[in-house]
Amino acid sequence: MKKTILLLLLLTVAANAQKKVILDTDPSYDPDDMGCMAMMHNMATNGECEILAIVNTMHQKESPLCISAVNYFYNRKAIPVGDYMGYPEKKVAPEESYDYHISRDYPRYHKEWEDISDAVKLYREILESAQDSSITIIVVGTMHNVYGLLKSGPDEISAKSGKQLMAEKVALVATMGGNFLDNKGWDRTNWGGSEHLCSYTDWSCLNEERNQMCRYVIENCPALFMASGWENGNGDYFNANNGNVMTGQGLKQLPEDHIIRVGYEKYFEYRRGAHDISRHSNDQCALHYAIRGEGENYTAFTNGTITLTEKGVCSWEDTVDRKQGHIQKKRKDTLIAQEIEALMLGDVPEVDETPPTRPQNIQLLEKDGQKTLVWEACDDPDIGSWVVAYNIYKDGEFVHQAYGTKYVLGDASGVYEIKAVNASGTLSDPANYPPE
Ligand SMILES: [Ca+2]
Ligand SMILES: [Ca+2]
Repeated sequence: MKKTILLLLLLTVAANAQKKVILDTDPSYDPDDMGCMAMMHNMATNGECEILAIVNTMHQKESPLCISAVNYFYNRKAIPVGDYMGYPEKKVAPEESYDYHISRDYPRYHKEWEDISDAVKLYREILESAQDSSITIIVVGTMHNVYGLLKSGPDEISAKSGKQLMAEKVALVATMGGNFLDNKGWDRTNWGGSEHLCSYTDWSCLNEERNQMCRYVIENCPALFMASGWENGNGDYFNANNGNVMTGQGLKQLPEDHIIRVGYEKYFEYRRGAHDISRHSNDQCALHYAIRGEGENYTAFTNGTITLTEKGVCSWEDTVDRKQGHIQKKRKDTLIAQEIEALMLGDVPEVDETPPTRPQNIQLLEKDGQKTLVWEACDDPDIGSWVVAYNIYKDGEFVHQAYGTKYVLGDASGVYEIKAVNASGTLSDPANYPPE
């Protein structure tokens, strides 16, 4: 009986091909970003998604290091981690933000902030080698990185602009932001907040830079852009206790040193105390929809236009289709919360020690005097495992880690070896160029 259920589960998973996701997040204060990472790792273990990269938009050095620690905890230490490089300076996290503690108390693969990738370059490299319409971007931080990607021009990574790469390779940008109650509302979120809310609460007061970047992304994103407004994780503009999807308390079932539980407890330790760690689930609703679709939980309103004003008022209308839309919850908050919280729990998978497939069909391309090695994408046959990078060696020495299936050579002499790297960091057998 159990075998039949397992088989059915696997068939269902195979029918909904694994989504290839990039999470764009800001783990620092609000723990729902930790909740998202937990959900995504558990959904990857179920075979629902492959995590190609996680990038940060928070201005603290500890935030991307916290991401690296979470990946390490879930035995997927090799997932690339990127950071927004456009801040004038990166700050050190204050003690009351959980990334301060997670980055100090847990092991990780990226030892220093300097080991973290430039998020825009990472996006460009992954998209350049991706299949058409294969990528889902989930933004539960601010729009800094996606803005940077859209603004990026051709470079050594790709001859295409960021906008072209997004048009070809990205199927969906799903984001937490805005407020679409009755199709119109004041933004109090990642999108920059609203001027109208400045007198109500400090943190949702208008942030002009975020608002400007977000408006640019909304106006220029060539891929389907779907928002999960404040009203999904929470109830309405002002009454945060009305219609909340509350999750987190279930993490108390996990071991005391579980990284996600500790993230939530550290957040509340500096606020109301760590005994009650339930929190509204704004970010999780966006991720839930991005990976699972509408299901029983959400209704998607698509084929319309989102407008965000410079004062932070947003609205949606269906008269002109600009490939934009938003979701609304259609089930009781408690039922959505149960499903989200179940996805935040789950066993940590073992390190996947069986290697991914070996790179095939390596070729040397030459164009305008530039030599580039290209090869076919590899995969890892195990459920819950996938390829995240390729290590390049020249004459036996490691020279580069690529996040796509190409490598630009400085000098084509010598013998090259390429090994695929799975999420756990296990290497494939090498493939050589020139072939043996
Ligand atoms: Ca967030
Ligand atoms: Ca494997």
